[in-house]
Amino acid sequence: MSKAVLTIASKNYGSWSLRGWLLCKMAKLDFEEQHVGTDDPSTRAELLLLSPSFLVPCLINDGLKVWDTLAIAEYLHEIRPGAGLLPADQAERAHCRAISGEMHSGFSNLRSALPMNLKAHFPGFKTWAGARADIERITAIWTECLGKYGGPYLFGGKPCLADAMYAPVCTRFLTYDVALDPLSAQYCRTIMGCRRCRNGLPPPRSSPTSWKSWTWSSDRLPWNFCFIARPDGKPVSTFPGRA
Ligand SMILES: N[C@@H](CCC(=O)N[C@@H](CS)C(=O)NCC(=O)O)C(=O)O
Repeated sequence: MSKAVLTIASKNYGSWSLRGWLLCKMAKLDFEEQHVGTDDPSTRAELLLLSPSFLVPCLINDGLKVWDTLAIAEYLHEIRPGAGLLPADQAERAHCRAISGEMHSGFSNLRSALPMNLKAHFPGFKTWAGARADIERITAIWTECLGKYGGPYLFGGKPCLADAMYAPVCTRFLTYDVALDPLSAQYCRTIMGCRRCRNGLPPPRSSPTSWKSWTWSSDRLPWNFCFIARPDGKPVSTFPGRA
């Protein structure tokens, strides 16, 4: 049986790519990443062969092609029911699907005003008023979940589909220096910070341009991930000053 392949685009800008990748990691799927640039016409033709929707992420596993992030999540949940992508309790599962669906189909003001850009940091960024309602709704969702299920993830002690769906929002809030209530800020730190950054003082911030390469890594269990690998190969948080 050949290894699963996840087709993704930019690791810096691709919020859907990040969600799909996190879901595969959470499901402990053994997969390879295939990277495509979605702007170039020749790679668009190639992408059409890989993903019927032209969009990424797209997962190929066991001869099956699945595209669209929520479809990938549901498929992974079916093949890895023990991975906990969805909560075990039916009411919690329904809640998880509802807020994941809300992210999937909504928050367009936030998406256009604050596009994901992991490498950037804009202290004091003025958030367009149109995006404020989205931010308020998202932090209300988080506050309800963290209060109801006890955190540190949205549905309790383990990350699930909902955390993958909102992870790129955490990166946006940090990139654009969005002021958050303490609970939401803590949730962003849980999602963004690697264990090393959270347990001690983060390494000093160096210029992002000095970072030659960057990666998504989930090898720091349980799931927290670092985005940046420095030239010396040691991962640090994208936002070390805030981790
Ligand atoms: N609803 C889709 C959205 C996927 C999406 O918009 N992906 C972006 C990149 S992260 C894309 O493939 N854009 C390609 C293009 O617009 O050509 C999903 O859930 O997967």
